[in-house]
Amino acid sequence: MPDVSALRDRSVDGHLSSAQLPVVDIAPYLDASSSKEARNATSESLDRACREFGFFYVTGHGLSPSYLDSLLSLGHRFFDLPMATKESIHIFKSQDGVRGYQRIGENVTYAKRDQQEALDIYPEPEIPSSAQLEGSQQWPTEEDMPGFRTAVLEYTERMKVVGRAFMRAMADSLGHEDVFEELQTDNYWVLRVIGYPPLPASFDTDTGISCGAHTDYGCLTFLLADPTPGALQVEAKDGSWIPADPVPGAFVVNIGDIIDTLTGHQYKSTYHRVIHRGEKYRVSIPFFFEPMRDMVIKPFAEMMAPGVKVEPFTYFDHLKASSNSILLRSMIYRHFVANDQSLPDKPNSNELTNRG
Ligand SMILES: O=C(O)CCC(=O)C(=O)O
Repeated sequence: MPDVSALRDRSVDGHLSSAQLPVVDIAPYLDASSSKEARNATSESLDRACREFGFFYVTGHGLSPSYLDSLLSLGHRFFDLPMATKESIHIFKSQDGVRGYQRIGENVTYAKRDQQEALDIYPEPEIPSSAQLEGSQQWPTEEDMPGFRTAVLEYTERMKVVGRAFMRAMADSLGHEDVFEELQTDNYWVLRVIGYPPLPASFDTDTGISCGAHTDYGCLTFLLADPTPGALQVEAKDGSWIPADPVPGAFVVNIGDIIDTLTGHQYKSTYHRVIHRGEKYRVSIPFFFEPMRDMVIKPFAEMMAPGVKVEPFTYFDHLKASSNSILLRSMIYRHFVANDQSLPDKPNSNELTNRG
């Protein structure tokens, strides 16, 4: 699995630089009639963006700005619901303990509480059970959020198409067609709808920020965010933090640990964080494009540094390891409920990473 032992808490150090993230136009990989030259231009710009930053803006994805705005509006509407309604689908009530609503401070990154609330959505297995990541999804009711479930599921289908176009572009820049073909098969995904209240000026960033610095665990993350500037920041090679402000109609995309591992860290899964000090409530919707559950991830031998060996692992084992701490807290909550005790305000501030 990706080596997480070397990761350290970089939540609040660094400084801003004015450097700009690159832009990749994916349109030629979504248009069957595009020319080879056009596809080459895209795969070359993607290759540069993955090596230099691991973060870039994506245009030419075919999803209209008004469609994307409608999803963000749904996100705002969800977080405007009364707390009791949101808590009725709290993750600790879900069959497998990881799907549904998380209150502010319940998502933990490197032992610090993120100042965000969220709705966590995973694909549902055909026969849901209480096994890890095998539960049924908790959705807001149709009465509370008409059309929400349909809109979110339709969005995941559209994003799989875009994610697969990137896998074809990477196959053109890196070779390994068979592996990138497999990465377009029965893709798993995770979607979060995240709500960020502004951090008060007096907020002690040592106890957590809006989202602590982390890398993402999957293949590619497509971030849809409302127009709030100055929140998401990306770590550049020199350790400075680059703002990744939203560009209307474009996604902010980053490489996750799976692609980083396959390419021997030549395509980088880059640290990023959110420090939202703006005035308005911010909503973002990251879509995590993932391999199929049982795909064996084995680094490309010719891209590994000499002497470095990474044991093959399956994507789903990797995801399970990443979600262990959420599950642990769910079990602790269930213990309190089973024994008819009131729930503790702070479930369990453990040393593990929930996400990233
Ligand atoms: O909200 C954002 O801008 C980023 C969220 C993020 O990094 C994550 O959920 O992994």
